[in-house]
Amino acid sequence: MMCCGRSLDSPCTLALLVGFQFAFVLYFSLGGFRGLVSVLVHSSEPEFDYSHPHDVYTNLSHLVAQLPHQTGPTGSAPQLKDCLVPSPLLVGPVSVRLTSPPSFEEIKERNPLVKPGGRYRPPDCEPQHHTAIVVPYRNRQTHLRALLYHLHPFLQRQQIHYSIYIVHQSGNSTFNRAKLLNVGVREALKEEDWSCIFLHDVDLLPENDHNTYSCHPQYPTHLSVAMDKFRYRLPYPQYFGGVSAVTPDQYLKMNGFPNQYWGWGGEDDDIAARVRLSGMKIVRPPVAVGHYKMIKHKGDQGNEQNPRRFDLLKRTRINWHSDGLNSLTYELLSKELAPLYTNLSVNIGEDPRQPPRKVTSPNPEKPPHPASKPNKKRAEGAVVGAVTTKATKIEAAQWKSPNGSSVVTEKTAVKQEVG
Ligand code: BGN
Repeated sequence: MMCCGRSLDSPCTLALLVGFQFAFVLYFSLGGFRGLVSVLVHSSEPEFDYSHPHDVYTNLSHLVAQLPHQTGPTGSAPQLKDCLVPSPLLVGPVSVRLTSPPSFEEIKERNPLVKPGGRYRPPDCEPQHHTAIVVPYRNRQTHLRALLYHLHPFLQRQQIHYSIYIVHQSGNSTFNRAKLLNVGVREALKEEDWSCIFLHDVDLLPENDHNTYSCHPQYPTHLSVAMDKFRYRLPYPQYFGGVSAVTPDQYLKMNGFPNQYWGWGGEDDDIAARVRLSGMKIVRPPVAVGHYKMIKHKGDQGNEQNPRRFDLLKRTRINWHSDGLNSLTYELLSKELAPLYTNLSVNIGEDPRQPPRKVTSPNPEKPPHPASKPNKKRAEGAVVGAVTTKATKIEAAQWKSPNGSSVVTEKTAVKQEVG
């Protein structure tokens, strides 16, 4: 019998060396530690082939062709069967076009069943989800067209009842994403008893329609868990930015979002902290489903990094009760039912830290709508086929939660006239 370890050229030592070498090669060909784990521990993650994505308009043409009659023989609306969950129209990965999105007119043509205001209901079944998509916005028309081109067919394949709200920050003060989200939630809930509200960045395009735009009944959801910008991984465990969703009750429980974050960064971390502080947790779809592509862009003028974000975040624990939904003030300048979305133009006030400044158009593209500035003349010149409402008076208003559980007082401009 041969003995091992005496000298380097003994056959046993050589066999050991070859064995180690083989194990080493195997380890790296399986993708290192992660690969080994996924081979040894069977993963429950669904698998999708992102190398062969479907066209984002797949499975929709038959809806227009087979539209049921709007009224039954007796003149009453026909009783529709519940939409199936998950929707049979889903295809999984869809191809995302990041450059030169079509014009608003072309997008409208591709989405004939979308009603003014960007509203949609499946024509052939009773939807199980009722979702408002709220998008904070300023000077990103190309991104907006890309989002609408992808999101409308994506949501229609999910067979949900939805509406898209673009919340346009008027004026030149620093951008305030979280406050615009507060405004969007408030205005959306005035229109409809939405069961779910999506907080959606304008530059994020979903890549897999199994990522359903509906809410978890108990906990806030973070949807954009795998963005190309972060190499399809979560950048850190508490990340809540990009695309997330809350029910009206969850939103009330966390006192909405902070109003004090002017400029880039930190507001999403504050929202994540509110989720925890109000006794909830964040839920997420599997990484294989939550794929998003981000439209690349240079830094935004008017949305520079917020130097106060570190200090503000330290105080979330103290501030979340007093800063949020219950302290929200704004002026609704106009509400316009554009063919593909509801355009809310709002004055949310000025960044208290920033002296007023003049901004010469930071973006060569035109703003999406004549009402993009708090300027009466512009607001009156509405886009063809759109319905405009104009704010005319500031008044104190009362807001009740959709389930009547709590009443919050606000000061906001909400007197509207149809224009
Ligand atoms: C984080 C930002 C988030 C942003 C993500 C991803 C802050 C606060 C620092 C204490 N948070 O760093 O707002 O969404 O990066 O870009 O800056």
